[in-house]
Amino acid sequence: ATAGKVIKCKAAVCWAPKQPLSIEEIEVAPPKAHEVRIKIVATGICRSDDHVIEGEISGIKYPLILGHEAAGIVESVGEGVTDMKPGDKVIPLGIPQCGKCKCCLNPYSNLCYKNDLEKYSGMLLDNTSRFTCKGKPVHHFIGTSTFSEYTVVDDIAVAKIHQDAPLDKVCLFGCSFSTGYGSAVNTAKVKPGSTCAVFGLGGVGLSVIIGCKAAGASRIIAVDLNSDKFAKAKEFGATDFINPKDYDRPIDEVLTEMTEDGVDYAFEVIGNTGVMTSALKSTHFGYGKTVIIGLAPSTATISFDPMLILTGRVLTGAILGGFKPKDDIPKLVSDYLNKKFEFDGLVTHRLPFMKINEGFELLHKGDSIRTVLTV
Ligand code: COD
Ligand code: ZN
Ligand code: ZN
Repeated sequence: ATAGKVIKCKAAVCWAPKQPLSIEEIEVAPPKAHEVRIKIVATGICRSDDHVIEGEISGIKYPLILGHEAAGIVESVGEGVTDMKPGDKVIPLGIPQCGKCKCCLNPYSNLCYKNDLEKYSGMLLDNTSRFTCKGKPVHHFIGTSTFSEYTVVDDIAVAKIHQDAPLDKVCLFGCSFSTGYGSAVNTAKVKPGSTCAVFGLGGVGLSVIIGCKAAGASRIIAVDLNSDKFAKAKEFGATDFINPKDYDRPIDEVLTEMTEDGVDYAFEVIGNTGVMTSALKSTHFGYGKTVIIGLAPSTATISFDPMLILTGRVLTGAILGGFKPKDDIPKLVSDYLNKKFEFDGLVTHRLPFMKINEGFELLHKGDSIRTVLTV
């Protein structure tokens, strides 16, 4: 009944930096060719959304509708959309997969050229927006904009998932869970019996631990300055716990000693360049692999003795855990439905969508791992 028509609904609009989001009535235009209009069912709150609210991302255009970690149901599709129909369950993708660019064609990359992560055009691929509020156009955010009852996305930026998927859980596959889990299973390719160190035990770090465990790691060393984080880390499979505050020497020395010459895999899940170097040093000199997941401040640089990698260490990074989103997120949903891993404990808070600003307060206070809003 709504197909082809403008939908009026509620959305959390970010009018300008450094102010709470504002729940407004907006108009959502119908999807154009190769676009999909989605009724959002559940959406998580991520630190990257908060960075935009705080005005920390240069190039972002306001007003915009944030949100990029969600699941929903297709309401209608534009001309030429063949792989989805109304009623299908879907996850919007902050990184699209066009299937045609150099990255999409390369088996080792997932960073499709059509992404809007650095340019922040705030538009869909045809360079226009589907949102208006009070007569003004409102920007999209990385092609997802899930802090809305309805959104429109490009068809290369949405994955159709299994009809049995619980949307209030798999919404985390849009960002945090996939980022952490994939960094372990795809980027590091953790081997059974190996030793892993995970620096930073937020929602993403805990997801790394889930990935290490699923891949069969026998020892998972959890590192955090906040010892309160260790209980959850243990729940997800960590076997050893280190608080750098308890030691008066560099943490890489402690790890190297604990593991007889270093860990097989280290993950930096904080965004601190000092920790990135410690992670690298804590890996085995001949074959250790370090994965950087945390986003460091834009002016930060790392320097280290090149001998560290000359001897065989590998340093790499990943966005969205290296998953080719349109192909791999549906498989991840199926793996979850087949009980290959568990991640329920990541969601510490659930709120109705209208209480979205309370969700951001929980994030600021450090009280939540993940807050999921039910739309
Ligand atoms: N040593 C040890 N632990 C530390 C240190 C330190 N020096 N500093 C902070 N910590 C701990 C904190 O106590 C906290 O427990 C943890 O590190 C960080 O947790 P959160 O809750 O702040 O972080 P997450 O898990 O929600 O997210 C972490 C990221 C680093 C992944 C995230 O902030 C980020 O940088 N994202 C951008 C990268 C990305 O790919 N994002 C996906 C698209 S949005
Ligand atoms: Zn995110
Ligand atoms: Zn592409």
